[in-house]
Amino acid sequence: MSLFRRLTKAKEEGNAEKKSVAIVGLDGAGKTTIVKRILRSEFTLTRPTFGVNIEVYKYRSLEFIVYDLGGQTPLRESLWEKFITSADGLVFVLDSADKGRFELASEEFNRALSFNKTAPILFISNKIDLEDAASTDEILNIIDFGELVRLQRKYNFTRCSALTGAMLFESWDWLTLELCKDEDIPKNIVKIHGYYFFKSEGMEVETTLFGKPKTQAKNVPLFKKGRYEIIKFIKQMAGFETAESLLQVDNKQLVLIKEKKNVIGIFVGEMDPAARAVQIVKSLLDKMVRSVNNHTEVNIKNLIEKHYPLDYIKDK
Ligand SMILES: Nc1nc2c(ncn2[C@@H]2O[C@H](COP(=O)(O)OP(=O)(O)OP(=O)(O)O)[C@@H](O)[C@H]2O)c(=O)[nH]1
Ligand SMILES: [Mg+2]
Repeated sequence: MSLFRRLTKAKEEGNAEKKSVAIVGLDGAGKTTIVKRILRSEFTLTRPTFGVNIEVYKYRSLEFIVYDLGGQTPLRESLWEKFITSADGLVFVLDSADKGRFELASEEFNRALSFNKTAPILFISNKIDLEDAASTDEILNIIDFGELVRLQRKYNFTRCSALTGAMLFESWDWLTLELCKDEDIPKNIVKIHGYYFFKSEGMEVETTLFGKPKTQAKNVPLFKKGRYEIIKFIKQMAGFETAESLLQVDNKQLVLIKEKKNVIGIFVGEMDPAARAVQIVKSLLDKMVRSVNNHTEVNIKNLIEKHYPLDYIKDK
């Protein structure tokens, strides 16, 4: 997986503690697409799930098993209860453009909640890239999050797109971090090994590898692969104003974000929290745009060194 892939697919490795996540929602909501996007870091074409897909990923010292359940009626009736009851985390996916079935989706969401009274809940309103996707208000009219507040349930509501990746990694990170809460593991620092700064039409502006010459030399082949991936991302996302991706490149994660005319990618450690990396890239993009507007000369390296002194691999 990404962040979750950083969430790299788990290696078969001893006694890591296991957490389980059940992902449910009506058929066609985009569950399998989301799981593939997060775990395989690319948009893949899927088929309806006739049962359950199982994926595994690792975060720090924890291993996650994701049960991606089919959403068609017979599967909702036969499979959901068993998997939801035993899940540590619950994800509900709504197709935000399928307004004709909002009522049914709401009923199924409530039924899913009735099977598990403690798991944190990530509610994903998917497909926001579609023109007729419902607004937050429209969704809040149908889904009663007030009830979750009354029950003191941990939940997160996100609008996202499995197609562009927008907001997907952050929300999945929220769930992972919720499930890691009681674990004594560092969550808020990443180690940036290098970055790429491209214009969204494909022009390379600036790229840098951090660290001592020896560390840099070791990362050069990876960095080349990353450059290939960023160019691929730029081509794939040409039609979108904003897009996000999280890729596994050998033993590193590459977080890519496009905002209008700029694309920034940063390389971070395999097990580092992607949400933090995403946050850094977004703030770099924001600062770049501001400095251009103010006609100030600034490069990404300076911005990282100034604003994220703990988050990059130092020379000494
Ligand atoms: N435009 C758009 N299409 C999406 C998005 N996410 C998924 N899709 C499409 O929606 C369709 C259904 O996606 P799946 O991931 O198979 O849906 P599912 O929820 O797993 O469905 P079941 O397995 O039948 O329960 C596919 O054609 C996907 O390509 C998105 O964010 N935007
Ligand atoms: Mg599916």
